[in-house]
Amino acid sequence: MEFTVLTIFPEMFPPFWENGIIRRAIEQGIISASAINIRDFTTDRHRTTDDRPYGGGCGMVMKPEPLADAIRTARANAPSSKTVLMTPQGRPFNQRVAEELSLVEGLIFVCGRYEGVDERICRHFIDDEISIGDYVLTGGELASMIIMDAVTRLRPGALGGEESAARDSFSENVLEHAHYTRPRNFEGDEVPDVLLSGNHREIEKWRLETSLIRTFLKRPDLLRERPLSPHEINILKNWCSDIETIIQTRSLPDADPPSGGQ
Ligand code: 4GX
Repeated sequence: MEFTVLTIFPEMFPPFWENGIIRRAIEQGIISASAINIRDFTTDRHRTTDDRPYGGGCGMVMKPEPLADAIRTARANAPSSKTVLMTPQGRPFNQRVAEELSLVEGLIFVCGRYEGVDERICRHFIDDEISIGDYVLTGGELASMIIMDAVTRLRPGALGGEESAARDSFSENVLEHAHYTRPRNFEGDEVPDVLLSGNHREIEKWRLETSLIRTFLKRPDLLRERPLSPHEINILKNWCSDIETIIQTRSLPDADPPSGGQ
């Protein structure tokens, strides 16, 4: 997949492309990435990319001509790409949109600065408008990086080895279970016994329980979008009855003793 970014700040991108999974994906040919400076498509002495808004008011608007020429150049280099404008008015970005975008051959990101881009660019040159959230950035550059990041890790081979994008938080509208690594006792806080039991059925059961319960507590909106299996409903019911026991006896019920293993 080919990423092309149109920006007046191309220097922001190499530091992002030169690290971690993104860097490895580029080295392996899973993605390629380049930035085009919109200023290179200006024709005036001052290389102007913005102008005052028709109708008056504060703030500046990105001029259409340099942007249009930058988009044409990007499309000539990557003809089957989709051109995406980063804007708070776009459709909200989430894992579903990331999965959808990960299927196209190329993405051209138009990163606006100032108050926005001339409406005729949106009308004639943009295939999709995406927002990364309901807050206002100073430009679309960071928003495009977030999309490149989330999309890259979905491309086959990008997460080497046993890592899998299929099992992440959100891919099934449920948050991930808690993770622990050594030491077993960290500043007095112990790793749950079940994880040291070696009983893989019990460990899977514990992980599903903690996933469901933390989704229920932290992000109930996600559970509403997800059908619960009878087994999962049972897990939540047992959790409710544990809480009732706590309320009635004013003490915690016994944890399941770890079976097998050490
Ligand atoms: N998710 N911004 C874009 C300038 C702008 C405004 C309108 C085109 C149309 C943002 C976001 C975001 C700030 C990037 C305004 N360009 N982008 N910029 N939230 O806040 O994506």
